[in-house]
Amino acid sequence: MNIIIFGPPGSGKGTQSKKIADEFKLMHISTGDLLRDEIKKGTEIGKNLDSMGSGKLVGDDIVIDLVKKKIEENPKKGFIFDGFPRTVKQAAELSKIIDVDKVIMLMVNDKEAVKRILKRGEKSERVDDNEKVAIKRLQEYKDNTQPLKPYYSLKGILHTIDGEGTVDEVFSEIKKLLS
Ligand code: B4P
Repeated sequence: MNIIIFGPPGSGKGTQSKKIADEFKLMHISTGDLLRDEIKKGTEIGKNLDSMGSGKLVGDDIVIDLVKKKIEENPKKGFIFDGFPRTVKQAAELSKIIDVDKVIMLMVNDKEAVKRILKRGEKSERVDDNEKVAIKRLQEYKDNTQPLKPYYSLKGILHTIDGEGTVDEVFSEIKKLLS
């Protein structure tokens, strides 16, 4: 089984993906984590990821290459893709290498999304967890990622989940959908 989860920043994608991976024995691929890892290791890719700190999306080709590599390293696995694809181009590339069974769109309103990001920002070391960058990330989501809604809806695999409940409430809805 291959699942995609997308939604605005702060919608709980990372939080729910970890639970989905555990419950359904899927491999969790978070492009946010992959990119932060490149920065931490100081790789050639990582040295060119300054745009992340300003809330902009990273270039499609970089992200697609990282995901392809992960899939190739784990050919027999089912995957939960967390925060990937984030553009229609990424979605089209993914469709060439893997069949996606279900796409979950997590819905939260802007106010709640920013509130959650600022709360995490009190403790995390993420340079993008502040109000100015959170607003930019939300705009990037609206401009580049929301078009995935009609893209996957036309394929008949889009499922919308309300992300505004507690972590357990949201997961319970996801479990019903995937079981
Ligand atoms: P991500 O790492 O994906 O960051 P995110 O959108 O904020 O999601 P995250 O998973 O971290 O947060 P979550 O909503 O779970 O991306 C970071 C950056 O990387 C992007 O801005 C972009 O620059 C780049 N990038 C990543 N993928 C890319 C791609 N495919 N193409 C181009 N660029 C890409 O949770 C947020 C907070 O809410 C947490 O603190 C959590 O504890 C809390 N929370 C979760 N569920 C909750 C609930 N139900 N109630 C209350 N709080 C909750």
